[in-house]
Amino acid sequence: SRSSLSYAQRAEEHRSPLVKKLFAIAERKKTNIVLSADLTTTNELLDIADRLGPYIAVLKTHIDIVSDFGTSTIDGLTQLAQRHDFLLFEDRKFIDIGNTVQKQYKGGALRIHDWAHIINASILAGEGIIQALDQTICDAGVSERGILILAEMTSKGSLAVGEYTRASVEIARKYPQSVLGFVSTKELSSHSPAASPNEDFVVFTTGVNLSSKGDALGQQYQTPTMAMAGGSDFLIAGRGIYAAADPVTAVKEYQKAGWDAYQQRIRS
Ligand code: BMP
Repeated sequence: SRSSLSYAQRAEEHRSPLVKKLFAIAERKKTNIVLSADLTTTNELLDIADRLGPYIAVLKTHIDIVSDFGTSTIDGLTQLAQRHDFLLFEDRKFIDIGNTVQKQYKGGALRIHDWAHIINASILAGEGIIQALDQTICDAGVSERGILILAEMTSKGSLAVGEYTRASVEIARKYPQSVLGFVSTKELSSHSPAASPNEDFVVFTTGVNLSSKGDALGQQYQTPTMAMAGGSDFLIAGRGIYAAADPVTAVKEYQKAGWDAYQQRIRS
């Protein structure tokens, strides 16, 4: 099955240039860690991206929490992504009607399409949102842009379950040009009947922490080992890394835990 293949094997067979690049980065740097860099000033964000960049495959931002956001934020992130060989994922969680999300993605104050390789969206509003984002990506003719559908959430009482999650997979299948996969707690597509044999969605998993089970506001964590065993491909960790006493030591621990669990999976 897909989860017993290496990133290198999957890179070779994948049709998306962006996924090929993502898997190639993972192999080169021996990391499946996505740093959720939820820092609130440009200096703090760029500083953590520079120090932890060598150990991660992707840097995930919430760019709208950066209080002094500006051109230097985007230029800085773009330069660091090149220097340290990682991709940029803006965790914007688009959720509106198609016409609105096109404007939020392509222009606006944040210019997300200009700099973020990966974005995510929810299907609460129906298929039109994915159609709209797909159209923007295809029309721009830039190959290194892709969407993850937010098919589940890690917070307590999340309503993104069952039929909603199944519908996320069905919609993803209709937009192979732009939808790379999912943000979910586990691999989803093999549980669904219509899977075609060469389908290969990438699974990003949030709520990953080595030492905590959750927070006071409903967040729920699993460990890197649990997430990889569930078919995740990339592990998203925030406070477990950037809020540690020594973030560099912490990111190396997450990198090792994630990579060991990956190797175990492809060997079994
Ligand atoms: P932390 O590891 O510090 O709990 O951060 C988790 C990050 O992942 C946050 O940026 C949050 O917005 C995001 N996230 C999540 O925690 N659960 C989800 O279901 C989806 C998310 O994007």
